Amino acid sequence: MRLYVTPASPWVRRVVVSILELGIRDRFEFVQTRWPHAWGTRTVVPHPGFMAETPVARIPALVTADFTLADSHSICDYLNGEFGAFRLLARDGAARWYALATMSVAGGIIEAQISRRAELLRSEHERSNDFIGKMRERQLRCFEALEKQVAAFGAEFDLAQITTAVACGYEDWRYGTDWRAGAPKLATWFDAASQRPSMRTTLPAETPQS
Ligand SMILES: N[C@@H](CCC(=O)N[C@@H](CS)C(=O)NCC(=O)O)C(=O)O
Repeated sequence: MRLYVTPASPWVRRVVVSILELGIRDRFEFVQTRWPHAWGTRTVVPHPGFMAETPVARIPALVTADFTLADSHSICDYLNGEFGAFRLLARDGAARWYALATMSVAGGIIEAQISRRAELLRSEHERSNDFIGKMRERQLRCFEALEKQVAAFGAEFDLAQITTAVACGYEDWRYGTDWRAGAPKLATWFDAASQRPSMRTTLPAETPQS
């Protein structure tokens, strides 16, 4: 199976950490993509053949022998059900809904992080500082909400924890450590989670532009 990736994308990292946690790395070919900064406002071609495989033209995208999954949610669902025996996310019941509740907040952070990034890539004249401020406020508010949930995190590094750790990691890397003041317990949890091999080998780095 082919997985389109970049080292900067938190959505990609969420999938790759899941793959590493499940111990199924050898089943995937990781295809690196390139994203000129124009991606924030224009259609770019990050890899030859990419657009033909996914009309959404975003990463991650997983191409299997039978179908293409064009976002991290469907890919993680596939990994969890096909290869994970539902270890990353309960198939049903209360455990599933609590995990989804955490994940929806952590995912809200990642969406805001990426929207803010795209806005920051616009020229100073085009950029909306109000929009950037709104995304930043959402990020900080959601980190404070996760601070209240971290005590209930279980022993398993499941998809809710993976998504949370990826959001924390991207924030540290791209926007700095302001979030830590409002979420000290979450920051301590994240520092420990960062020591896992799956997190250490997927540290964010700038995506090649050309
Ligand atoms: N909801 C999607 C979001 C994917 C996404 O926004 N990917 C970004 C990279 S982090 C992307 O490919 N952006 C390029 C674009 O929007 O043109 C997911 O879960 O995979």
